[in-house]
Amino acid sequence: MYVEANPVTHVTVTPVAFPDAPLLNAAGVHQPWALRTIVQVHCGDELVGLGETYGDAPHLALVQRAAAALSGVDPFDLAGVRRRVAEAIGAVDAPDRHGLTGGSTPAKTLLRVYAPFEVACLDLQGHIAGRPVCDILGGRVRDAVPFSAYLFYKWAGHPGGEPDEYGEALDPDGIVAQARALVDRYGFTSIKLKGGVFAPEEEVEAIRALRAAFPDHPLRLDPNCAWTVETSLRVAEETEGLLEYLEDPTATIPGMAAVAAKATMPLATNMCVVNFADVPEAVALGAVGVVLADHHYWGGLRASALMAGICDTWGIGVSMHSNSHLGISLAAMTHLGAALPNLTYAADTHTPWQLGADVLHTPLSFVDGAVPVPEGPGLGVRIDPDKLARMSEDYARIDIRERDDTTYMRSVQPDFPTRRPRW
Ligand code: GKR
Ligand code: MG
Repeated sequence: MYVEANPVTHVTVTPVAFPDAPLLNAAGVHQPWALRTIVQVHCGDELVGLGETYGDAPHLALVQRAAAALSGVDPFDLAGVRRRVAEAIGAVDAPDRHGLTGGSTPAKTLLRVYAPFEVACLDLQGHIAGRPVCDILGGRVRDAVPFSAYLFYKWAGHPGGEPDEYGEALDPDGIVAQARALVDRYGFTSIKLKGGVFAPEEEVEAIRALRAAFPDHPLRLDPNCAWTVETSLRVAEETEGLLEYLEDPTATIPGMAAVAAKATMPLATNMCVVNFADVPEAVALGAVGVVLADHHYWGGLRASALMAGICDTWGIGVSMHSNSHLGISLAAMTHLGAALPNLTYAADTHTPWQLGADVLHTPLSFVDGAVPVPEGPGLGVRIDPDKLARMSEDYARIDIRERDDTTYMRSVQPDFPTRRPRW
C-alpha cells in the first residue's frame, strides 16, 4: 500500500520568550529571558509537525524566509525541504553572539535553519505512518534517554530581582548544594559543571567537592575554551581519575589535540567539531574522544545520527549538547537518543533551568534522570495554544532580540573580560 502524499499547506513560525536564570559561563551570564522559535508545519487543518530552534533575530529572519518557501512540499521529501530552504536563504552566515557552539559558516547556517523543519517533517512522517520518530530514525535501542545534572555557577537572582528557587552558587559548597537539589528532584546519575567562570583552581576544587559528595556519579567539566593548552594540561593532571570527560578545555582542533596527547581522560567537544567538515582533521590529530551531538546545528536528527555513526567508526564516543530550550527540543533529543546505538554518555539538557516554562500541553518528565520516549506517533508531544500565545506575548513585550551574555554581564561588571583563553 502506498500512503498518499500530504503536501505542506503552510508553516507557522512563532518566536517566544521565557524567564531564564542568571547562569554564568565564559561568555558572561544568561539574560533574564531566553528566546526560542517554534515552528509548526501544517499539512491541511488536522496534521501538524513541530520543530524548535534558536530565537535570535538574524536566525529568526532566515527561518521565516525558509518557512515561506515550503508550501506544497511533501514532508517525506527531506531532500526537497532542504533544497527549498537553501534556495530561500542563499549563502548567508548568521553567527551567534555568545560563540559557545564554535565558529559559523554559511554551510552551518543552512543546517541551523533547516534543522527545525527537518524535525517537524519527521514529526509529520510519524503521524502519517502512526509510528514514533525514533522508529523512523531506525528503531529504538533504549526506552528512556539518560540526561545529566547540568550545574552552573550562578547568582541568586537577576540584579534587582527576587532569588530563584536554586539560589546562589559561587563556590564549591553552592555547587554541591545545587547538584543535590537537581539530583534529588530529577534523579540524575551523572553531573556536568559549566566552568570557565572562575580561576581553574577554584573549579577543580568544586569538582573535588562534587566527587566527595557524589562518589558514584560520573563528572564532567566544560569551560568553553577558557583555557590555554598549558592550563588545560594542568587541570587534566589535577582532575585525573575524577572526570569521565573534559569538555572543550581549549580552542581549535590542534589545541585540543595537544591536550589530548597527554590528558588521561577523553576530551569532549561541542565547539571544535561542529559540522562534518571538521571530522577529518579531528580524527587525523586524535583531538577528541567524544562529540556532543546537537541536532539544532548539525542539521537535524538524521544528520546527528549520521555523525554518531561516523564517530562509531572512528572509536569516538557520543554525548549530546544543549542550550536553553523547551519541550519540543527535549522530545526531539529524546527520540534521537533513543535511536542512537552509541549514545555512550548521558545527554545535556537545560530543562531544569526553565523552571517549568514550556509550550507543551504535557511537558515531558524525568524518571531516575532519564526521559522515557514519549508515547504515540511522531514526537509524541503537542503544543498548548494558550501557553504558546502567552510566551509569544512575552516575546513581543520584552526588548531582547538576541542572546548576548557578554553585554548583559558588562551591564553589571563593566570590566568583564571577553578574551578567550582567559586563563
Ligand atoms: O547555557 O551557558 C550556557 C552554556 O554554556 C551553553 O550555551 C553552551 O553552548 O551548554 C553549552 C556547552 O556545553 O558548551
Ligand atoms: Mg560544551
